[in-house]
Amino acid sequence: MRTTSTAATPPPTLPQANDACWCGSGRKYKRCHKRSEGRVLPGVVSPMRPVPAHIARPPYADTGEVTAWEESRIKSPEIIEAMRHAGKVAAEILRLSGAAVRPGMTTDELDEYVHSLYVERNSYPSPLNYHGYPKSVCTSVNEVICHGIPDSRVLQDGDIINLDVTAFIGGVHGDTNATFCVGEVDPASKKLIEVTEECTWLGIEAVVPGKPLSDIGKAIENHAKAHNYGVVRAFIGHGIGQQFHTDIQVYHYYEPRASMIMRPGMTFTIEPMITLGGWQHRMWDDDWTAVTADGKWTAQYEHTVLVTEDGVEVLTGGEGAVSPCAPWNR
Ligand code: EYF
Ligand code: CO
Ligand code: CO
Repeated sequence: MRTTSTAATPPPTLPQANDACWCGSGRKYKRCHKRSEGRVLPGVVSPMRPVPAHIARPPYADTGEVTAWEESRIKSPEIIEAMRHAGKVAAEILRLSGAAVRPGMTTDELDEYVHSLYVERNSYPSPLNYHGYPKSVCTSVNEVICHGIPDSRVLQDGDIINLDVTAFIGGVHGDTNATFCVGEVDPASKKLIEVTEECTWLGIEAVVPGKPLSDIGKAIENHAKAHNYGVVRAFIGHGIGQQFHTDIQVYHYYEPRASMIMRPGMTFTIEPMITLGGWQHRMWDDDWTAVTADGKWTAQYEHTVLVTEDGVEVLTGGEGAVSPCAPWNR
């Protein structure tokens, strides 16, 4: 369990980097509080929310233990139909969750709302108890790259927040995320969010049957580099279906070894994490929360896609999805 920070409040005028820290530790400011000022700090995590018994649960829901089984990479028409529905449900939950984001609310309050949206739609929140993850949605704020745990932290005017929603319904998962502004956000962060969504759609447009998966990362990396942004390397897109994660690996940078050929019927996510700085990450002590090593802010978008006979179908797309850059909104 994490606890709220007990740090003293910094003074209105901060010291120079080499001066003594304001907290009285006797250490230089740059080696003491300068490192954490302005950064997201862990808050208190509330107990797991229950899911009513009438909602069908994935195998890990009760134990938190994930046991992988062999699942065909090429989905049957019945599974594809079920995934279209799960994708639509996830997309709708994401859109409504994003619309609820306000300065002054906690990420735990957001989790409570998102949890109720899953339950109203008779879907199970896939993140809940997945490998023991304690909440129904990931809330990743500012320099948090992914897997941020909803807690007692209050959203500040000017923050950016990624909400990652995955719904389990009809025996399959639909996984999607987007980055939202909290109140008024500075132009550089807005641009980051916009370019990250463009990267995601360029990755989606690189989904072509007969081509290697590496084409996706190439398209994403080229666009990010053109804007001088970093592409996080530690977290990748994944196969998805009856299991939340299957063995297909989708790199968001050019990885020549990603030579698997895209075939009609394959389903996977594309979920690039783009930064205003470097690609390197660090983990918080909770071992869930990934942050940028340099503290620079980061944004992400995600869609679940199906490789078709002649291109791609975005299972978490369509009119109800949050997607200013999507073909149907251009
Ligand atoms: C074991 C988790 C496990 N993992 C992946 C578990 O694909 C995802 N988002 O697009 C995704 C979402 C979640 C997830 C939510 C919880 N987990 C997280 C971090 C570490 C870890 O180690
Ligand atoms: Co996701
Ligand atoms: Co995912």
